[in-house]
Amino acid sequence: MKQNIPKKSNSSRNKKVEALAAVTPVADDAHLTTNQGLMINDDTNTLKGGERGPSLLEDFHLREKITHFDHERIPERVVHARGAAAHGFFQCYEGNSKLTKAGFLNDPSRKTPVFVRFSTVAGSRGSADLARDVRGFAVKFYTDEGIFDLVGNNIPVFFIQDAIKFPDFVHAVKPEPHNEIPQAASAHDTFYDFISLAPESLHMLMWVMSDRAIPRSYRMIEGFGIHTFRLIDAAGKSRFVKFHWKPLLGVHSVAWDEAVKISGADPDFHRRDLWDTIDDGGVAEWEFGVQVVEEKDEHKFDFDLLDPTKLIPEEMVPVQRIGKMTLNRNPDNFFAETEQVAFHPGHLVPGIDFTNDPLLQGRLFSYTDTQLTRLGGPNFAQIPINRPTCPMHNNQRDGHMQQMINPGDASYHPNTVGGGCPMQAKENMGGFVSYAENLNGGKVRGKSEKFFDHFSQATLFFQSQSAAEQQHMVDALTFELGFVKRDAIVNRMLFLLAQIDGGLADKIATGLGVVVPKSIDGRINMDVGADAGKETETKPVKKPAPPSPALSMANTIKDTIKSRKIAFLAGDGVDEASVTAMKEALTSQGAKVAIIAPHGGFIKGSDGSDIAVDLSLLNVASVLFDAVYVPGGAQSVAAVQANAKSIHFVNEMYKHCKSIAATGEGVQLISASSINTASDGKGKNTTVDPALIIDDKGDVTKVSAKFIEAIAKHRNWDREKIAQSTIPA
Ligand code: HDE
Repeated sequence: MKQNIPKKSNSSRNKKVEALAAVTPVADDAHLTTNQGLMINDDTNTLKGGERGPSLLEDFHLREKITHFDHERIPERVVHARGAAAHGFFQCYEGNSKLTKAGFLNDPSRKTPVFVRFSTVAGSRGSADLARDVRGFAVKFYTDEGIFDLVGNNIPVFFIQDAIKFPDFVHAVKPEPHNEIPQAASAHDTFYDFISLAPESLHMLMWVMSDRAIPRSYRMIEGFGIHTFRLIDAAGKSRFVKFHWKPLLGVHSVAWDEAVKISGADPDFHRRDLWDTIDDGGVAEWEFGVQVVEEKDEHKFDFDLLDPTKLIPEEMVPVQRIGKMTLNRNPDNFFAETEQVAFHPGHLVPGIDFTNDPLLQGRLFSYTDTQLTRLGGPNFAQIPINRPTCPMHNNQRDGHMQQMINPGDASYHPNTVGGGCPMQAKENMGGFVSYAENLNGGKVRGKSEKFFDHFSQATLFFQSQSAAEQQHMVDALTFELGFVKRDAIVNRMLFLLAQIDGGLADKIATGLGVVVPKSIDGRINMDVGADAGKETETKPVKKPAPPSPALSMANTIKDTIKSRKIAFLAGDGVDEASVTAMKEALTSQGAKVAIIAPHGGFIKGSDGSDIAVDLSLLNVASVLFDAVYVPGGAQSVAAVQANAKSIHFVNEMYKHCKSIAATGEGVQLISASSINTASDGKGKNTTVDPALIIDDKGDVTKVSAKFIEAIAKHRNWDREKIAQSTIPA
């Protein structure tokens, strides 16, 4: 019996992690035993008083097995409960001693092992991956100087400025407490009640209502450390830094209608995507970037660097790419690794330090505290996935589930009984020394003046989006506010949205069938605590900031079809040569092809060959693919077309703005659908659709080149202008 055997890893440092995160070995001739090692002969029948008699209390095997089962669940994370993770490594491109003394950022030959957990925030562990939500992006670096956790999100700003508001914010976005509805959704009264009373949240709301909140894949999201941190060099000089992760595949999202359908067709869509990619031998890659601000420039911005609701536009301070992270190994056990991993923004290494961002400061307490409940006590750092790979010694002892057997009679410092060990590191040996920032000021519950501009960057974000992205935001907000039952909340939201962009608010109001209020009844001024008056001084945007192209996904990388999933709709009699040629063209560029047919097993090619079917039409949904190709072969097309799902499949592909190609008789399937084939550029229609490539002459080489180009562009959003009402998908 073979199981739980970890895959070989290329990196010796990864092996180090494997060794610590020890996979329980199962010998080839292993037998079942109790937890005490007693061999078990019968694991299927309870011990009974007679074959039809009652179960006996003395059946210790039954009791042990069921008792353990009864306690298998631990509390899920209060936020970020649903996640997926992978192992990998990080390597810097060159030394960065001018910026930081952190060892892992200075030695390009060093591969630092990482474990990365992606997550949604609001939903429970069993919720769907494609909920409109922020994505957590938490990286654990197992460096030679200790663990560094970069616990970030895929959005560069946060909803609130101060940690003390976090429980309120989370209570507002989570399902409402009286009926636990809605699951993993922000479209409800309590969320917008909070947002409309806390205008600092509007910038992040803009991001969450954009397509960033419905990613195509975890492999295609950006990551941000959000808070301003410090980098400290060997001379002790500090610089401010914002951390970034830039995906090598670009930043891509799905359409909202698609997200809704994916949630039904495959609630594990993101989790599966990451797992399958790595299982197939692929990788997920990001470049690590830093935006560095010299201490002397701390106050040169219109916003406060300590305010986590603000970003530094990349056009103002460019992102320097200093390294690359590669995820290449799936966890061996979801619970042991992905569920039990414990991140903490306070896990730092020498060369990196905090700032006084009041949101970050509150997090420093919370992440240990939460593990005490979630992981059952103070020894969670001893769980294999949480252990550092460098030596670790201290005098912490005992507690629930202590795993270490610490020998000796000295468990205190300083001591002579234990030869002084473990001893403090000498200054020249490294170790963590907090940056000696000057502190002054009286005790105060408040914040700096610059924290009160809640609108400029919300406007900057909205106005930096492409027309299609802006339309998606209008749709998202109209959709969400359409679920809010209390008119007063909708009015407050529209009033605030009008401060961001008048056109945005007007369009949403039109969609909702209401008007944007010119003033509101003052409720924003209420219920927001000590700084109520100040909080709602809605300072109009001074002058619109120039748009920041880096904020728009329209400007992301669009030159690769690597790992994209392409559906081929085929049946018996399919033109085998077209299938082979198109498949070769796509897979040579790294795409994945799936043959979808009216039945499973094999289909017969026109040349009599057997072509393996990957999925039957019954088992698929168009939303699980990036593009579709319909090859020729009269018999094949007739068979595919006879199944109504094929028409729905291509219609939906069109509606979601994906690339569609057809050659030979395959064109007939497109003609039978609701797609306006005139837009392929050959008809009289002047609107040419570059993502609709049909050629009844069957020239696969020409078609495949255009098809690849169109898939790399991700979507032809222009189609939305004409398609929405005409395609019955
Ligand atoms: Fe978290 N957050 N958070 N958070 N957070 C948790 O820690 C918390 C915040 C983030 O994959 C919890 O171990 C407070 C910002 C990620 O395991 C908890 C505040 C950012 C993850 C917690 C914040 C994050 C968490 C729940 C305001 C982006 C998932 C379980 C002061 C920079 C990590 C856990 C994983 C998880 C508290 C704000 C990111 C309760 C109090 C801002 C990615 O400790």
